[in-house]
Amino acid sequence: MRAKFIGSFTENFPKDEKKHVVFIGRSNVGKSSLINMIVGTNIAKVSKEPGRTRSVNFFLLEDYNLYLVDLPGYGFAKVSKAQRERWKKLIEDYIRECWENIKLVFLLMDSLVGPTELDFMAAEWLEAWKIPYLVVFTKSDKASQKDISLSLSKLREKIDSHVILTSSKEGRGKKELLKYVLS
Ligand SMILES: Nc1nc2c(ncn2[C@@H]2O[C@H](COP(=O)(O)OP(=O)(O)O)[C@@H](O)[C@H]2O)c(=O)[nH]1
Ligand SMILES: [Mg+2]
Repeated sequence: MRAKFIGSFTENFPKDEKKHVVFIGRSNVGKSSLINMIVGTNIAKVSKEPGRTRSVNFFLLEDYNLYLVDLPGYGFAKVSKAQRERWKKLIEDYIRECWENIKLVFLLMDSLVGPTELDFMAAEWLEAWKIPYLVVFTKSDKASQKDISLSLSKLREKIDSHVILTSSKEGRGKKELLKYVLS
């Protein structure tokens, strides 16, 4: 798939008619890896240390006229209150500026860890903004069938979104993700 890194933004996000497919989730949950799996090349930086992404990364899918948008991850314990406030403002600025362009948000959760309080908050937020979203479980290669069932039942206490099971390590779920990205 032809894809191009457009840039990292903290303001003045690209303003055009293209639709956005957005990736959000805890820091280290596997957002960049999933984008790489979808695109088929290592276009997004995968980091060893959590909490690296501090800006909103835009990738253009040239043949489909849409952006994949990688939002900075939340829930990284070692950040200061000021950094958390900056994160919140950045996400709010992005949503305020680009709301009309957002086609779909993938809300990523670790298959093994399951949904966290912050994930539920993110979901509530998306619902309040009336932004369509789907839950994606990542790193399924690290979780047993039993772990996955447990994570699913935790999720079902509050959210009844369809869940896409993925592993960027094994290439699992690529076809289904693409179906939603391109539909
Ligand atoms: N086992 C396994 N590890 C993964 C998978 N996806 C990502 N990782 C690892 O998780 C870490 C964080 O990945 P990254 O994509 O940078 O997460 P991000 O912070 O959400 O963008 C890296 O060490 C990845 O190699 C997966 O599907 N399986
Ligand atoms: Mg990342």
